[in-house]
Amino acid sequence: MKIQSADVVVCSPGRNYVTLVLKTDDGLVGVGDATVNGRELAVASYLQDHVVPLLPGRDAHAIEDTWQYLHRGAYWRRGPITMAAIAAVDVALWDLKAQSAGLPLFELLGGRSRSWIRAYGHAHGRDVAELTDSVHALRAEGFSAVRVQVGIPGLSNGYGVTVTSAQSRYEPAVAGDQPVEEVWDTGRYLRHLPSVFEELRNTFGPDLDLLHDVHHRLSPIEAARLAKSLEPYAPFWLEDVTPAENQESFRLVREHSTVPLATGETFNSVVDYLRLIPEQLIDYVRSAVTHAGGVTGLRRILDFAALYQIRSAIHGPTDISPIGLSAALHIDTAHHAFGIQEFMQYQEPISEVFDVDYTFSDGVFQPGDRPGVGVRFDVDAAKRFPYRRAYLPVNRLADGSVHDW
Ligand code: KDG
Ligand code: MG
Repeated sequence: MKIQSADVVVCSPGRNYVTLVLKTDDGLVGVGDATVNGRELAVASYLQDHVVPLLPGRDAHAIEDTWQYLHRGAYWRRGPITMAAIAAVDVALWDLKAQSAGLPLFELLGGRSRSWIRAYGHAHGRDVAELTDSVHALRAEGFSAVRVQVGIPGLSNGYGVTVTSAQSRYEPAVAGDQPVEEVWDTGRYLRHLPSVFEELRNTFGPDLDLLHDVHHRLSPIEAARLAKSLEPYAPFWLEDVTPAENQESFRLVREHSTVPLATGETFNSVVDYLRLIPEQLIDYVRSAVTHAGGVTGLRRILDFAALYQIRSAIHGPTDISPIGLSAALHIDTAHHAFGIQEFMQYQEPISEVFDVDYTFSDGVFQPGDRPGVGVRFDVDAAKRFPYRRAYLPVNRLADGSVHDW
């Protein structure tokens, strides 16, 4: 089975996605996701200008060799753009191999390890009353674990929270020529959050798993203070409590609290975890199939994490396309180190372009049984939704200085 053609498609059915379509000489079509939120055209160019010319004629079964060829062979290893491009090729090749075997991808990854995949949803509110309604709505959909993000009194906008009540779902990337600017105040946040968790625990009791994403905004000692203050409410985890470049900082948080810690959505290689995993400074690895070198790259991370009883929580926001999410679900089904899967829930018209076979109900996913990754990408439909420039927000403190978003 040889690769005959490779095409890169950028489309925007609700938000931007970069998709790689590989065709083989025996008529199979494999697809991969290469979306990097707010930098979509950079990865499209990396693929189109530097990777696509290398693919026709290659053995489509030689996944590991192609992965190493694009990784070691480029000399410039790692980085979000490179690894998203490699991920798209890798997932498309796994899709082709599984289709040629006539099996859903998880069967090639070791087969089924569990009966279902538990997912957490995104709840948000500009205040606690709105957040409580949002949690109730997710509970009604069957979620047993919810990520809770809330507006902070005195701040007009914030991470994970809609700006107006008219928006039913939060979507960070906003179409336009300039990024939206947000204002952040760490003191207000640290003072407000414990009362929010207290109220949620009083309303929903001990059984609902509550997750929270700090989104890289705290210093190590601020993160330790937050973890300590939320400990009485037993969060399932705190995510990205501090920027992860300084990995030693997680030790300081650990010294003050037993709240589980999750990180890794901005990582793109197992190398990024060389300290965090063996020193057991985290409890969940959050890398995405799309950003960490595909199925091949993510399995390296999960195999390493499993040695230390660290579990998976594969990144699943709307900026991972249904192809990236479906590939994650196949890994979740097969890998022993599964912890939980993120599901942010897409908005229409996405299903006009991506036809999926996985299902979600009662808070859990099932992978589909179509041979391959299980997502059909409609190239003609994609043309109806051209790329729209969009950026993630930029965050500033009150004095105007740029803060981590
Ligand atoms: O592109 C950035 C988003 O994927 C990110 O803000 C979502 O933090 C996120 C999460 O946990 O899903
Ligand atoms: Mg996050």
